Amino acid sequence: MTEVQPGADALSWSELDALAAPAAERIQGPANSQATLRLFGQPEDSIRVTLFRDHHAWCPYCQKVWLWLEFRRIPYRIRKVTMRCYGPKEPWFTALVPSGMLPALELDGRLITESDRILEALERSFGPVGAPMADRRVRRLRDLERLLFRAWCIWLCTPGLGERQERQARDQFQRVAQQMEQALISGGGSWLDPDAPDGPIPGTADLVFIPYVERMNASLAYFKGFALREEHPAIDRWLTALEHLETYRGTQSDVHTHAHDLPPQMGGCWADGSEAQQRMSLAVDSGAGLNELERRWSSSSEMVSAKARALERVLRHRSILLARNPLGDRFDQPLRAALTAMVLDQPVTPETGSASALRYLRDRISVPRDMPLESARLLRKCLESTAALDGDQHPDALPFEHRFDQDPRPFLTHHS
Ligand SMILES: N[C@@H](CCC(=O)N[C@@H](CS)C(=O)NCC(=O)O)C(=O)O
Repeated sequence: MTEVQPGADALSWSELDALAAPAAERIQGPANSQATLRLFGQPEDSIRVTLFRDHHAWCPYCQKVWLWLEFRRIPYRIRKVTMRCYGPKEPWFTALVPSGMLPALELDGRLITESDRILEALERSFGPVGAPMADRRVRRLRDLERLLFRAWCIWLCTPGLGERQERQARDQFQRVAQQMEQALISGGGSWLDPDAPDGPIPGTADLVFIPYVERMNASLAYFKGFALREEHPAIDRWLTALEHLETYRGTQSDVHTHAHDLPPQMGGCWADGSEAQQRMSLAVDSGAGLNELERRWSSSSEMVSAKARALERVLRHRSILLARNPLGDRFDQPLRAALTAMVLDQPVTPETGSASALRYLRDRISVPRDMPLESARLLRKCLESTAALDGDQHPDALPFEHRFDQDPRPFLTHHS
């Protein structure tokens, strides 16, 4: 067998095209963040619902409603809106919702805001997912979710905590996390849903917890070196059960995305500087990821198709990715080099002086907006390993107070 030397040629765009996955079926296929219409086998003229959610799928309250519609299989349209942290709000949306707050939902022509009011209205029209919002047991769980949320905010978002205060905030968080574990254990099944803890899908009580537990898992690893899934095995089992469901995976984000989308949304997230924290944040930022702390389930067939999907997603936006990159057109060969390395599983040397540009893209892959978690993990790793062949130049760190670098507008005009 001939040994492939670093410096093997990068494939051409048309060669790469031939290796990419076909575009996924967005309207009738599994849950995905690119769709603007979801039908679940129903005719388009049966649609009664429009969901207004954010372009990047960063908004946790939008994810809650999104999950509900997907699990309940209600046909709906999606209109995407910009969050203030990454760009100016669309005037057509503020004309509809003057506060600009997301999510919003139109049901039979009536506009509803506030995610809990939205879920209640959806339940009235279509029936609940598992035990309903007003069920006494679901109410108790919803209160518990808010307690967990507050304990997390205090720990993550209070600047300047000393060592003792960090410990207290962590203990307080863990006390509430144990209550969630207790609720899961006493239900005796996979879910919090009190009516069907053993059912094939989660209930509303679960959907209410998903967005922030996902964000807690990510942010506490990155900013506090805290492994939620190891510390709280019942929560780990619950997340794992969710990760077996294609519907949840279609909405699921990853640690890298949340580590950098939360600070501007939360008004700051503060690192404790511990050895574990530094190790985990470095693993996340370098693109290596946190393996089983991020997702505890993946099949080998998923890994194979993940590369082809990553390739398809990059190719779709290829011209705008070049135009937006600090290297401009000179990013063409380095990008092909990284993609070739990913699909052929061999190193390909990028042109000199491209390390920083490759890492610029590595830092900006957003999950699930751009591609699923596994695809993003593989692509980030290849961007990093290709960059490392050129050198250790890094782009500026991602901004902390805003994410205007993620303004969606240029990508919308180049939509294919
Ligand atoms: N209580 C509201 C909270 C919604 C909320 O805080 N939305 C944030 C995004 S997570 C928002 O739209 N902020 C304005 C913006 O970021 O543009 C709900 O449950 O719907």
